[in-house]
Amino acid sequence: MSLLSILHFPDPRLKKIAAPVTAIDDSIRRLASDMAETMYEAPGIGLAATQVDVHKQVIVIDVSETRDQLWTLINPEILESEGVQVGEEGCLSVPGIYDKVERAASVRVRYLDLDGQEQTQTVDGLLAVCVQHEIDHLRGRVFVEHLSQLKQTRIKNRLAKQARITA
Ligand code: K2U
Ligand code: ZN
Repeated sequence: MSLLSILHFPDPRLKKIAAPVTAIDDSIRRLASDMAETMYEAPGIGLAATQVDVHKQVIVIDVSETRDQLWTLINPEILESEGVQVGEEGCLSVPGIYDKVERAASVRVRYLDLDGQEQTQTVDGLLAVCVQHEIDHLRGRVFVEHLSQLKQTRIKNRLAKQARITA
């Protein structure tokens, strides 16, 4: 198992579109395992392969308090979405930035599990937010892009200033 390094916004690699996984082999299972370890260590409640500079459609999620309910989704796609919810979001690729984002209240998601079996689940609440947040990453989209241009400019300037200070 290995910890993977997480790309930080506005790294252009975060805008790359992830390709579908064509074979769920040991390399994909190792990637998912390393992503989970990285997510738990961060700590976070989700992580997309895009964020660790692997442009394949793999996401891991665990929103449980006990941190023992890992959910791995391969080639996830949202079949249906319903309602609206607004929640505070952060992102491991945009450290220190939190803001409100509007998302669907519930989503029906189809995906492959690590055994290659097709699954379909309907989720709501924080799990629905996380699924949408992570699938955004696979589409090359970071949550700050849901915010106003003014907020995005301020965030980029703040992160650039932080990078200069820590360089
Ligand atoms: O994709 C990521 O960067 C992981 C996010 C996922 C996420 C953020 C907000 C709302 C739903 C999902 C991280 O887990 S950000 C850190 C975090 C940790 C606990 C609760 C909320 C955010
Ligand atoms: Zn994120």
